Amino acid sequence: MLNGYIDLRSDTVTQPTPEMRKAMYEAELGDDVFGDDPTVNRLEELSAAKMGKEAAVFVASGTMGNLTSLLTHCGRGDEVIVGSEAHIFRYEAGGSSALGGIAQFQIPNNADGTLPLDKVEAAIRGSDQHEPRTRLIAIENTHNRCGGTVLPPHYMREVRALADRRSLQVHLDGARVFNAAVALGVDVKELTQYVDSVTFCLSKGLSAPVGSVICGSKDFIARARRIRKQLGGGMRQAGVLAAAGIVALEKMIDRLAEDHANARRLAEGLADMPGFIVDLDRVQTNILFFELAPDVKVDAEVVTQRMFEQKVKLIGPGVHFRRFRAVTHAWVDRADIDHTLLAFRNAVRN
Ligand code: TLP
Repeated sequence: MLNGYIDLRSDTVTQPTPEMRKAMYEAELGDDVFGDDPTVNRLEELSAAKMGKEAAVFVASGTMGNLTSLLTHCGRGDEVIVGSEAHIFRYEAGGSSALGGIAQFQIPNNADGTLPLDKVEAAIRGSDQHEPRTRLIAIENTHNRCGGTVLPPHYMREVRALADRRSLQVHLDGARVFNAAVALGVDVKELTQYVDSVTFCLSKGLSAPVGSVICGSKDFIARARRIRKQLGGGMRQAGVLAAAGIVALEKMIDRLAEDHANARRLAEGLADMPGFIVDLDRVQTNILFFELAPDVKVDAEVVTQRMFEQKVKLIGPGVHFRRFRAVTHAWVDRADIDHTLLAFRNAVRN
């Protein structure tokens, strides 16, 4: 419950915990553009160690992390191979094309969030002067639009092998990569060992108020730092934010399993209820998608409104759609899920 509402719009709505607020208040600060902020430095070291990379750089958001990474990997006229459902392609305002002149070759994602590797291979350009130069493969784990699905380590390994064979780099949009690791029961390095760069978010399920971190080799991060500066992302006394990020990494990862259990409970409850269609196989972490069954005559916008009146916030799917997304997080507990199920039962009454 957050401000009297069960907010299932996103895990981005999470707020800093009391421990984070205390850490923010007490954070030792310096000017981070001079490399002087000890708290930012600690967050970056901790992040790099967790991801098994040489270095890290703190950025303002997941979008900025992906953009900075793409601009670091690719020059103007280079191409990134990306999924048709990828956040980078769908929801980042075309940033890498607008600001970096980077072309995006979209490959339709499989339902589980993977990219069909034969199609990836076929998309890699040759040396013909007519074509852009393929530089990078970008993958997403967990995969948001595919339902918070988990890309398993063996798939990541196959992507790496293909990239090595064709001299490409691999970037991971790991906004929720800790959700993937927790769902698999593996150390996150099992996943990140296969990529050259990863962006992960502190401000989603991990509950920090602001921030993401890019991790990679020393050389990559040095170049990314310059790009971050170009984008206006040099943040000075950013230790007030990094302090919350450190608590997020130290205290908030293991509890993601609770969010997964709550998403599962919600999905199973909806699957048992007349009026809803849910693919339970796709509910693997804290995100679930579901649809109104054809016999439900109530408009999806009306369902959203009726849920709001019962203190549950959802993103309205828009007039032409009947597909909803719900995201669980630290501010939604088991009792909230039970209330939400009751509210849904009322909301679809014709
Ligand atoms: N996703 C948000 C919205 O932008 C859709 C959400 O509510 O899920 N990568 C992935 C996989 C993401 O899901 C998001 C945020 C980002 C990157 C961008 O992160 P921010 O919002 O910090 O720029």
